[in-house]
Amino acid sequence: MTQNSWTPPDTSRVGATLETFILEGMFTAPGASGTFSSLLNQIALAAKLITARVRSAGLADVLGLTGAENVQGESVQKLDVIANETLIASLRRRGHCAGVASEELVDPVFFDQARGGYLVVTDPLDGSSNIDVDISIGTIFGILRFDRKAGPPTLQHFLRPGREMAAAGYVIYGSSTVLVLTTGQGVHAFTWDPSAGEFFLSHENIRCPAVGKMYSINEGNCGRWTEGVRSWATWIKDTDKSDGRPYSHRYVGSLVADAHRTLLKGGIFVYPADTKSPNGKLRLLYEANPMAFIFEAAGGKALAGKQRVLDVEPTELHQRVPLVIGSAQDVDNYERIVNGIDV
Ligand code: FDP
Repeated sequence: MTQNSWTPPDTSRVGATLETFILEGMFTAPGASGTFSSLLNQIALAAKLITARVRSAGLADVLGLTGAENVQGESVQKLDVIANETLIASLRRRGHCAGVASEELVDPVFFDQARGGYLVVTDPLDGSSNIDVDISIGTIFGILRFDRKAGPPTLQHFLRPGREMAAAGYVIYGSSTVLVLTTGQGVHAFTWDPSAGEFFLSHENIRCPAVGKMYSINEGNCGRWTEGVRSWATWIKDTDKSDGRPYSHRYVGSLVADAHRTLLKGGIFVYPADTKSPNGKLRLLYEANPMAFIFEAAGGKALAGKQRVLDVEPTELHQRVPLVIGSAQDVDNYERIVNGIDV
């Protein structure tokens, strides 16, 4: 008999299924009860179902427009509707979610029979304009605690600053489907293995690099930017080997894809306020807040104009904000240059 020379890795959990990770309490949020795990499982279930629809979209006649417009005045894609319905149906099932605010719905939906515990904010299928051309799209979500003892949930319960979230995450439907999740303590990514039918932990304790090499912004909007944003966009393209400039430009135009790359490789993503979108384009509650929560938990930074995204006090469900997320040093440099301070 030969001696077994293999020793199991000690602390790494890479390879664990999402279910095991959740069951072992790895996502226990401060003050969370056991129902939290159940809620995460329901989100993972929705991610699996949406993955299946996205992967077969070209074959199953679900590409294209429905002919309707959503609350933002944008054309609604059939897959937008499917993702929205799938997520809401999944969240309703176990009774731990008392309501959902979605990009696709003017008002939140409330689940009267729910015992409560949590509220969910979501963009069920972000990057819709990329659906028909097979570019990565995603689901973004944030989870807020909700105490039913305080009465039934209302719109007001959703209008809380992002720092109060219990958890946030996104699912990217890219070359593989990856679910990124955090309760504010450690950001972890799980990759979907379709042959096994499981999400496996693939990136444990993601840290956004302190500085990157790529910047991401819709350069076509430069004529609408403020002088400050233009100065930064010029600076980042100038040559200075001492700090790695010029940066490379990458812009997918799908927030989940641009954010995922920035989280893993570092750099900066910017969607500023401009003359066309004076408040920015991206939505505070279900786009900016979850991304900011994830970036901060990974050591990065997130700004909405001059303030931290997570400190913005929401006044409307579908409120828009300017958004800057990325490596701490890259966001600091952006802030200084836009405000006229030398780097
Ligand atoms: P989309 O309109 O395709 O849904 O959420 C809005 C969003 O995509 C983001 O995913 C993306 O980052 C941004 O808009 C792209 O906007 P521009 O086309 O104006 O660059």
